[in-house]
Amino acid sequence: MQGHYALAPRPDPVSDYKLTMQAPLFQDNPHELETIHLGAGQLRLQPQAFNPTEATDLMRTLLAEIPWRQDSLWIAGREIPVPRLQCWMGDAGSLYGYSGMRLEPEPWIDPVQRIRDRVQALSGLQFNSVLLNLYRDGQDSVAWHADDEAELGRDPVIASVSLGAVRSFQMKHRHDKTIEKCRIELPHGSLLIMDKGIQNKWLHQIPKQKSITGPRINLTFRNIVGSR
Ligand SMILES: O=C(O)CCC(=O)C(=O)O
Ligand SMILES: [Mn+2]
Repeated sequence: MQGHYALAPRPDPVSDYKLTMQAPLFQDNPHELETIHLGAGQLRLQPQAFNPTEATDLMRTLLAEIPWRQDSLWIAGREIPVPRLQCWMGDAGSLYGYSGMRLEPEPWIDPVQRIRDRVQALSGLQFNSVLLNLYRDGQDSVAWHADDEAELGRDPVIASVSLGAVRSFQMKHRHDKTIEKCRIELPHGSLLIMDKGIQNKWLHQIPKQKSITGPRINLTFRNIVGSR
């Protein structure tokens, strides 16, 4: 791929994650949403919600036009930079926060609105806000968590678009250690929907991966309930 950024090769296998999930995901039609059942919840994955040309154009545009911020967390009296850049964007009044951080929304910009339109058309759902993450390379990450903050309401649905380097999205059950972890390699231009029943039962993360040298942008569309 040409351009201002390099896409990294697919990551090395991580042996303790369930690799078998990948085979059916990448054999089926990449233009259709495929359902993956996880206990009482489900994921839906569309590997090519945006074709490679669209996805690359969007990646370049968002790298240049998003007001990326380096936020920090305070842990035990120490200021720790979040290991990625981020931007919270949404309808006026959609205040969001996690781990003690309060985020005021940036106003929507055109390319993000266009991505939202596609996500809404494909999912049949409406979203009033999005958290954009920029993983500059494989040293950036997000730790185990669930998107279960009160402002997202009970049992929220999250729709996640990936652009750029292919990173490993890992999931583990919150309580039942006998349930196998799973891992999905999220392709450039993909849409992953975490449907109802996921956030209250499962945690997810994007681990650091030293072999990844290129950037990845992830947009997680959310719905703030009772926004100001
Ligand atoms: O980058 C990803 O795919 C996940 C990001 C995420 O979990 C979050 O922003 O809450
Ligand atoms: Mn999350």
